[in-house]
Amino acid sequence: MTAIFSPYTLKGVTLRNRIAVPPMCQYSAVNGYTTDWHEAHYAAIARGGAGLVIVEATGVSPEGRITPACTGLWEDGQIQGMARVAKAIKASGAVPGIQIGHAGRKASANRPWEGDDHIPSDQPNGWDTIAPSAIAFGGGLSKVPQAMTLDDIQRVKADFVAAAQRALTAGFEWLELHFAHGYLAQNFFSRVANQRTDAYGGDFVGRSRFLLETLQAVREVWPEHLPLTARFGVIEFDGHDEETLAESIELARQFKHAGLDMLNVSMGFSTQNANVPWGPGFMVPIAAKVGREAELAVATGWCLDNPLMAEKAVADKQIELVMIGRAHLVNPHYPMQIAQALGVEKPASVLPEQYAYWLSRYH
Ligand code: FMN
Repeated sequence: MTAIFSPYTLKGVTLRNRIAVPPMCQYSAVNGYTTDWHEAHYAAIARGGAGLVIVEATGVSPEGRITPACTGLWEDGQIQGMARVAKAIKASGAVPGIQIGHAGRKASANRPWEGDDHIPSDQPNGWDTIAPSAIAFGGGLSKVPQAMTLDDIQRVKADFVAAAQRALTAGFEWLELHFAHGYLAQNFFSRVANQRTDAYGGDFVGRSRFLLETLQAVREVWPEHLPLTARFGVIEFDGHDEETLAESIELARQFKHAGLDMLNVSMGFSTQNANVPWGPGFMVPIAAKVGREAELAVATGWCLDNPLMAEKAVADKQIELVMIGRAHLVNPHYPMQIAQALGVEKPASVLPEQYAYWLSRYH
């Protein structure tokens, strides 16, 4: 048996294999509500055979969406559509997960294929952004955010809790907090984006506070038997990597202590001055180090769709789950391709019977 097609149990949830589909925004929602696109898209991907399908970054509040076309779970009406998505994922034997987040100073942007830049606040579909400090990200995202008051911080934490409760009601069994990619939580941790002088900024303890408090508050409502995970950028590739990674590992230890079950290891994207060493599986050694030193289950992705490389990362126990994104957009049945490449007997068996039977029959 291959490592990647072995089941994986975290808390009370068992994945049929180690292939996870990471969150990928579809920019196809209306007022935060899912559309037919989401149901078709997630159903197709879940049929492909992955063990876990994580639904895209979903705003905990309207102003927390990346774009006006992002999904949300800030009101009860949004539960029904998400419940259909969760059900479609589960119907194919994958575990339905969801990422909830707040985009901070990167919010109020146009869809990527419509510019990826900020929509001015005076446009009907734009809004004012908030962040730890009144510092713009820069480039096309040049809008200066409002520095959050302590009341804002409490409100956003409460928004995370309420969105987590709605995700649970919708039927999701795996929750991922979006603490990565230069969005709100990542920016609290960033020495560059967070220039606060109160308890939520400054030293490591101050910059970690928002993330830890949010995690703790969500853990109180998210059932113990279901995995609570976070995607977090442990490194910025901005020249301060040793220091950032050391702090991130310490924070990962504290996450574990606060009840986190797994870290989806990613990059910070908090600064434009990053020099990311893109290449096949480049995040694997970093994720492995975080997992080892924080003694926490880890997953990672980014250019990790080479079947042999993905299999080795799991077999060598560097990571528990392999996040495979864009390859699933090319071919929603990508897990079968992995099975073929690894020489799995009857590779079509990773697909539903409706397909598998015929694909195994004529040779
Ligand atoms: N990452 C997130 O954490 N949340 C998102 O909502 C999200 N949306 C994405 C949307 C698209 C269309 C793509 C291509 C990527 C997105 N990402 C997001 C990053 C992916 O989760 C993943 O890390 C990235 O695609 C790299 O993995 P890959 O090389 O297997 O595609």
